[in-house]
Amino acid sequence: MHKVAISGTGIFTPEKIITNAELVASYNAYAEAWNAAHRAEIDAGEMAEKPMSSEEFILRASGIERRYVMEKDGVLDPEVMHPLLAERSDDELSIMAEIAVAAAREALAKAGRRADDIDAVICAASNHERAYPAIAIEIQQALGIKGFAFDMNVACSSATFGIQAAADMIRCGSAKAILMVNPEITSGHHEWRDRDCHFIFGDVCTAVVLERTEGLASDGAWEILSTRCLTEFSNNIRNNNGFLRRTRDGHMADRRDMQFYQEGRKVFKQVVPIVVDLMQSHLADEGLAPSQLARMWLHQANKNMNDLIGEKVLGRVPDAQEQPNVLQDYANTSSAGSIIAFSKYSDDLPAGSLGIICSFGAGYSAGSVLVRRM
Ligand code: CO8
Repeated sequence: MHKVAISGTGIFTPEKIITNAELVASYNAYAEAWNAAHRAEIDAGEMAEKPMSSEEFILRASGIERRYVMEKDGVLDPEVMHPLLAERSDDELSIMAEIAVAAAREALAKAGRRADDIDAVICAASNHERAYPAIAIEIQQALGIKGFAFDMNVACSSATFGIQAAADMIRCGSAKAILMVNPEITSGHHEWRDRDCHFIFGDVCTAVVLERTEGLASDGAWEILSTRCLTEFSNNIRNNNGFLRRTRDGHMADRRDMQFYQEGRKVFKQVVPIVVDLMQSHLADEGLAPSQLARMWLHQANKNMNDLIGEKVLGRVPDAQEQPNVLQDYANTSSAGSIIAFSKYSDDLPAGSLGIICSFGAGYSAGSVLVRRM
C-alpha cells in the first residue's frame, strides 16, 4: 500500500461579486413587484405577502457578507433572478470544465506537476451541467491527461468524498496521481427568489492534486493519514430537478422544488451532532486528541454552525486562526468551501502539524480528511 499526499491545491474565483446590499435591494424590488401583482389575492387572504429581506439578518444568521458569481446581471434583475449564461456549442469547452481547468492549472503548478504526471481526473460537485459525457473527461482532454476520468456528486461533501476515492485508488495502485476538481456554479441551481435562502450560495472552483508520498516534486505537501465518509438519508436539503422531469405532468412549470430548498433550522440542529461525532470518532480511531489539531478547515455553510462545531470538537471556543472561515467573502460554495479554507490557510503551518478537512451537507453527507504536514 502506498502513502498518499495532497501536493497542490488551486482556486478559480469568478470576477463578479454580489454584496449583501445589492442582493437585498434586488430581492426586495422583486418581492415588492410580486406583492403589487398579487395585491387582490393578498388582500382577500388567499395568498401571503412576500416579506422583505434584510442585510442585518443575513450577516447575523450566516456570517456571509458577499459572494462571487459567474454572472450577476440576471441574478440582480428583479424580472430574471437567475444567472444568464450564454449557451455553448458541443465543440466549445463547457463552463464547468473551463473553471475546473483554471483551478487545476494552479494546483498542478503548486504540486510541481504537469499533465503527463497525472493519471486520473475526478470531477466532484453538487451538480453537473449535463448527464454525459462526463465533465471530468472533458477536463482530462482539455489538460492533455492520459488515463481515466469520472464525475461524482455527493452535494456539499463531494470534495471530501472525492479525496477519499482518489486516496484509496492511489493507496491500492490503480492510479499514481489524481486531479480532483470541484466546479460549483451554485448560482444556477439556487433559488434567488426565496428570502429564506437567497443569500446562501456563491460560485467557485477548487482543485486538489493527490499523489504518492514517494518522489514528490514540491515541498510542504500534506500526507493524508486517513479519511472517513458518512451518509444518512434526509429530505431536509433537496432539489427535485432531474432527467425524469419531462415524464411528469406540469414539468415545464416554474416549480419551487426544481431548485435548492431546505429546512435550514432542522439542518443546523441535525447536522451539527453528526459532524462533531464524525470528527471526534475519526480522531479517536487514530489515537489522537482534538487538542493535537493545529487547524480545522470546515465546510463553509454558516458561521454560527462552524463556531458551534469547533467549540464542541475542541471543548473550547477555537481561535480564529485555528478554524479559518472564508464564507464572509465566498458564501456557501457547496463542496469547494472546506478546500478554499485549506488552500488559503495551510501554508503557514510547520512540518508535523495535524489538521482536519471536514465537509457536511445534503444527503445528509459528511466527510473527514485527517492530514499531517510533511
Ligand atoms: N431577511 C430577513 N429575515 C429573514 C430572512 C431574510 N433574508 N430569512 C428569514 N428571515 C426571518 C424568518 O422569517 C424568521 O422570522 P420569524 O422568527 O418571524 O419566523 C427569522 O428570520 C429566522 O429565520 P430562520 O429560523 O430560518 O433563521 P435561522 O437563524 O435558522 O437562519 C439559516 C437561517 C441561515 C438558513 C440557517 O438555518 C442555516 O444556515 N442552517 C444550516 C443550513 C445549511 O447549512 N444548509 C446547507 C445546505 S448546502 C448543501 O448541503 C449543499 C447543497 C447543494 C448545493 C446547492 C447549491 C444551490
